[in-house]
Amino acid sequence: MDNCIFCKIANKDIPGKIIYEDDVCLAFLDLSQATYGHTLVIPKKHFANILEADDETVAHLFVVAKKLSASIMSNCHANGLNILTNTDEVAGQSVYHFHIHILPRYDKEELTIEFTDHSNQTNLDEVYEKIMK
Ligand code: DGP
Repeated sequence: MDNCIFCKIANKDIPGKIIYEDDVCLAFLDLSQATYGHTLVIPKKHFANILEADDETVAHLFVVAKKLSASIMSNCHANGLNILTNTDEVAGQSVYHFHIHILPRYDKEELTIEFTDHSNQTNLDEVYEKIMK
């Protein structure tokens, strides 16, 4: 897609530190290393986000992300990792080409992905009814 920075990386129109590539996807280092070894896995075909992508592509990308995570963790001597995909602005998405973040983790303080405890404040029955309807 024109004007998509990740399409340009996929098409080799602009450089990226590509660490893996196959027919469907590629993985490259995030320009802004939120943690050491921060990597993005993207489909070569343009989809705005995970919900727009077809199931086969999503499945393939997550399998690749899993394999790369193991080698990144081992080679970078990470203690853990986060794998996530942001969908839409409210969730922090800034590039509207589906991508999976691999974030190797070294200590708890370097990055905040916080789940605040609301266990006494949310009516689970109501949430359940809404999701299941
Ligand atoms: P998100 O906020 O989830 O949409 O993540 C987008 C990521 O893409 C963000 O961590 C920075 C990274 N990024 C943006 N532009 C470029 C670029 O031109 N090259 C590389 N390698 N990464 C980029």
